[in-house]
Amino acid sequence: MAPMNRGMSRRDVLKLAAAGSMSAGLAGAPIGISAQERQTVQSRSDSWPFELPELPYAEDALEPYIDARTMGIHHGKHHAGYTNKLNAAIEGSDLVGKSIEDILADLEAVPEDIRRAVRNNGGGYANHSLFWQIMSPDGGGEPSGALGDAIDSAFGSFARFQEAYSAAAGGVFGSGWAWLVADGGALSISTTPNQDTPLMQGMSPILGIDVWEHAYYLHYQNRRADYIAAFFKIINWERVGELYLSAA
Ligand code: MN3
Repeated sequence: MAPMNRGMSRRDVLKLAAAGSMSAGLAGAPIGISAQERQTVQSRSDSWPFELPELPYAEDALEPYIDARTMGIHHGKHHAGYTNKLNAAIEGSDLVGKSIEDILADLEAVPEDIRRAVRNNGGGYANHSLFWQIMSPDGGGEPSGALGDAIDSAFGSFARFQEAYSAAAGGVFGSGWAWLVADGGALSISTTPNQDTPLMQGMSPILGIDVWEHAYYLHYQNRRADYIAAFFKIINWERVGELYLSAA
């Protein structure tokens, strides 16, 4: 397999391009570079066929907070399933070549016969691709820098953010996600049902917790609140901070 930068979003790629003294055009495409260079940038973006990203750590790396068996099944079965079904739905359609962010931001443009499959499996693909990145065995603690300042500004303090976010995650009825969303520089907490994502409103999720039972039931059974508390021990705030800067 090609050594793609699976952990990178299209925005990250464009940011890298910008850092290399190229500027980003209004349409999101780098300008001032040759077609060949542009092709290189685009080929590093995330488009069909989407590939299951590798976990950035071992399956048991997040123990005792997330057990290895849950991680193995969650990544190797659930995320792989969303990825395969997304690819099957999109194959042969006009969506081939589009980034997952662009597809999800305009579901109305997705042909009706595959819209539900793309919404559910594309959301599942994108959500889990983010989820693995924003956890780390070296995580936990509190964010610093611009993100830390923005959280203090939006929520009053980190403790109050944690309280509000935990309440939102605990309050999701049935399967879904709780998010910290950046809309430009502004932060807010939201929840979505199923595999829906703030990307569908054109906003950038920078932190998300999966509260589907498959994410925690083997270890925590019905104790979702314990799972949410454990999640805070492994949040990769460095990565979330990078995503915040990319979205701002
Ligand atoms: Mn899941």
